[in-house]
Amino acid sequence: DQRARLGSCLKANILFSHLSDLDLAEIVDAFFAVTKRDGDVIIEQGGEGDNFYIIDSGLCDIYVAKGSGPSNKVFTAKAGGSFGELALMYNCPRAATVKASGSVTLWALDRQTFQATLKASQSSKQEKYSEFLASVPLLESLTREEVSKICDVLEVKMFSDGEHIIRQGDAGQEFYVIAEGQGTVRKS
Ligand code: 1OR
Repeated sequence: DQRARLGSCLKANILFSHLSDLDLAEIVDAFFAVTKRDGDVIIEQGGEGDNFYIIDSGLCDIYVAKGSGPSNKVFTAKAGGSFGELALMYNCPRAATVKASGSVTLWALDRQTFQATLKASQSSKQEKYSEFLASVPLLESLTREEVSKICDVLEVKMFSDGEHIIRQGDAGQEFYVIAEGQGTVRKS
């Protein structure tokens, strides 16, 4: 039951969604369970990255401090959500503090396994998308490194003829680049 739940969380996560079922089954077994109590600090901003986490149950509050200023709550992650990928992907200090809000059960994946798993799938993503992204006029001023970071989080979405991609007045959650086909823009 837990395996199936974790497997579907991974499939829904853009970092893992393009892994084969076989690779997914293998990586599911590498996760270990961690439980935290209300107020426990799971990740501390500025610290070194050890694990990547997926929330099995409960809520986690994410706080970011800018410079030496106070830390502000920026986000609450819920079951199925994940955090702790940035420090592992880019070998940098933790970008935020994450605390348990109530009791929390997490699935943790150690740094080495996380990096080994993502490396293969990312390099195929880089091959597929970096040249294409470099040709997008809006992204022309970005460095190669910045374009490669976008490649890491790029996700393919398909729309059928006549389907709405964005509606006027919606809150903006995503930025789109057309890979194939065409769209019409209307403004009322
Ligand atoms: P990490 O390895 O740096 C902290 O450890 C984690 O908090 C981080 O990976 C992300 O997974 C997660 N800024 C930085 N880290 C965030 C943010 C965030 N949201 C979640 N994390 N935000 C920007 C705030 C200026 C919030 C965006 C909604």
